[in-house]
Amino acid sequence: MDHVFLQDVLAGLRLPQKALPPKYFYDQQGSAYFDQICQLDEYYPYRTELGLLPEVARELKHYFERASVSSLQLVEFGAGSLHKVKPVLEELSMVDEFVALDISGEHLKEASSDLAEAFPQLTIKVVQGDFTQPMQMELSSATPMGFFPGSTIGNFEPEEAVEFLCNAGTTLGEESYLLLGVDTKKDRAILEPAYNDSKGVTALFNKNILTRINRELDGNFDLDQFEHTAIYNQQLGRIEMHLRSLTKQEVSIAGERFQFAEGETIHTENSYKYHPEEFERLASRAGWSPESVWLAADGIFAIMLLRRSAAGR
Ligand code: AVJ
Repeated sequence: MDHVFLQDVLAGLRLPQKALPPKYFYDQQGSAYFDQICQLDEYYPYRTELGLLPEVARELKHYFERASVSSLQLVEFGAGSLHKVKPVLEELSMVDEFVALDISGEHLKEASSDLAEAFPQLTIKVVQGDFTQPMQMELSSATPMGFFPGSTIGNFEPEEAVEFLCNAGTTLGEESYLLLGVDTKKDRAILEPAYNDSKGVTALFNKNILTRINRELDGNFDLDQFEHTAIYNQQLGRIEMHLRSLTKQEVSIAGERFQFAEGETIHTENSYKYHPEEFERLASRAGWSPESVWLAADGIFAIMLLRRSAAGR
């Protein structure tokens, strides 16, 4: 039994508002569900960011040419399937080294050998570890540029996002850049369907965390007695996903029993949305200054280039 997983789950379910950390969504099945989410019509973030990246990368190339930066080391945080880095590498020819940082190494090794085939000139490194913490990374003579696509930063509380950005700065070093995807605040009529899709894939993704607890931590959740919910909390600027108990029930996990009232929820994920200027303020608190912002049509998604600056530190 994975004791860290167990302790996180027990601690979360002992809270007055029961909660589970969203990082546990991504076992093999959960990652497959997430890939399906990315193909849904309602889930605009994936395809919007992917569609914007070639243009961003072309402009980055000109930007770095003007700045006389001829060699870049691209460092992806939480690299999963490496879909997003490809359009960047295709355009940004001064990248000569790619470093993929991730917790789970397996999925990544396969994806990185595909990448090696597509980009034979590129030096590729896979570094396994908790990328939310400062990491020891060999910095080459190239200029480091972090890459954190997908608006994954939205899973952090805003204060944790500042901490993450500080740590990323420590990992990348003094003269560095960070390219990051940020989902923007918008009408709930667009936001909520993205997390409540008509095919029910997001519901399966959400409930998979219970399946995982049942299998790995000797739990006995009855999946039919919980329903998926996702609402936009406008005041806090975040999508909240929950699993709501349909009845009064008791669930046991590794021998510990938990009571659920009818209608009580487990809070499984936050996905924070930011106005671009709001995010810039957050980044500047972590020692990063905004260099450029690219907005997709109607401002539904933003990609930002940050530069590590002495001001604010
Ligand atoms: C991978 C965290 C960016 O918040 O949109 C998708 C996860 N959850 N559908 C997001 C997710 C439900 C996704 N991130």
